[in-house]
Amino acid sequence: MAMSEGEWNVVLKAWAHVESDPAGIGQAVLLRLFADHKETLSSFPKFKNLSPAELQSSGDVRAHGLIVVNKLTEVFKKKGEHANSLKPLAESHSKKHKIPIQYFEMISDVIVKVMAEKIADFGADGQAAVRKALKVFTTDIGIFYES
Ligand code: CUP
Repeated sequence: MAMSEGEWNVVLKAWAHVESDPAGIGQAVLLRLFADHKETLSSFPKFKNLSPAELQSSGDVRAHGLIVVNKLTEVFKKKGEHANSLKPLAESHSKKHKIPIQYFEMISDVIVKVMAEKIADFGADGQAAVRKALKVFTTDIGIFYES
């Protein structure tokens, strides 16, 4: 299931649009995740008691959205050589934040959805490549979750 060089390049080309507004897209992704998968909110002590309107205007949501996008930018640029960046991420998300691995699958779906809405030329091949990259990434995080 490894990604080819060509697939990584398709991902990075689409991702360049995300990098042009990392906080805005990160915020949109988290808001969509919390709206479509309400159970994910309970993993975030800072956010779980906020109303939908408060979530929309929360600087903390925007700040975490930026962290998520920046992390993905860092990892995608490694084109698969990402094991060293994933270990601390997997450990903090499993042990400290107690985020179930299924939530990574949910956020991956949401990322593709939000990108499809925001990027004009994000066609089937772009979507498939980003979906695959996020799947590789989530699978590799899962390895550290189990160990
Ligand atoms: O960094 C961080 O913070 C992370 C990032 C990522 C994304 C996607 C995939 C992979 C990685 N995170 Cu945080 C994550 C998550 C969250 O926040 C929520 C939910 C789920 C996941």
